[in-house]
Amino acid sequence: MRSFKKMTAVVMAVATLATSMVPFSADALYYNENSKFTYDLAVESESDDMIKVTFYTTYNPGTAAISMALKYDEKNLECVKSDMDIFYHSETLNGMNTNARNGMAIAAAATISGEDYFEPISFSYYFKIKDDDKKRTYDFSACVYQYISNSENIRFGSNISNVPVVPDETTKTVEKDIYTRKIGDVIPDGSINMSDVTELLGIVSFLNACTGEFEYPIVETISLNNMLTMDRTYTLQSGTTGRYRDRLKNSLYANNVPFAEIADCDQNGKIEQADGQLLITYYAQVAAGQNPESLINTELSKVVYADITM
Ligand SMILES: [Ca+2]
Ligand SMILES: [Ca+2]
Repeated sequence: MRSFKKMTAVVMAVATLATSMVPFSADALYYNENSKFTYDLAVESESDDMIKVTFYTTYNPGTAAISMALKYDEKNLECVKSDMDIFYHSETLNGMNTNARNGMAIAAAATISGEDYFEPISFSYYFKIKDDDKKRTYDFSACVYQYISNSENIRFGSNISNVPVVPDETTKTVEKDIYTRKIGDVIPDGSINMSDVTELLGIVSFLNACTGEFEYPIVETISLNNMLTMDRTYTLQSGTTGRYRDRLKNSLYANNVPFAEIADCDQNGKIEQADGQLLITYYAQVAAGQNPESLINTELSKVVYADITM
């Protein structure tokens, strides 16, 4: 009896990014060209009508305090919440808020110790789209207007009201689009075969060998997508380092959009050995002429507010 039915494809509107796969040149500080501090913006879809914009450092030479302003389109977007990475949050006195009238979101933080903080820093803002019917583009721009670095011996700025014009150091123009991949087609060629299995097992080994502190375990697709979005560096137990983007550029992307979810064959949010087992079982069943009931080989779509400026 052939009663196998394919599960329906899952359409997701989840966190994704919208950055170029090729590491882009990050912006340096407008107010002091001698500083090595660099940062960028990432734009992701939090849901179908919500955009998450993240300011993140691409190089932090050590900072005791920074304040950042993010300009947004207040006519079409409403800023509904904000957060910052938990490690930075725990080391600093900080505040984030928005002023709907001038379309400006502010994040300010200073280390409790007064000493420099050397880890990556990120702030995120969530914007609800007021009118979701129309296809629009949205512009975001950010600048660092206050900065104290002991290690660089650089300080500037004091108060946002003292900054006459906030320059547009970084601008992202984003547009909504839908990206689709097939679950389990890890090497994207439209078919499931042994190269997908070996690639997936390699990714599982790689993730299990990654060291360091993560906000969420690195095997979680949300965490891995974040690493790809922010172009983070990994360190393996062996001491080898590299960039997540370089390691995964041929597998976990749809165009330029990170798509770790397609390696999660059971869609439980994690990329694990069990997903490799499901994939090889599926491959063997199909090779034997069966039509297995599985999420594998079904399409997975993400609604993404993609960066169209790259
Ligand atoms: Ca394939
Ligand atoms: Ca899984």
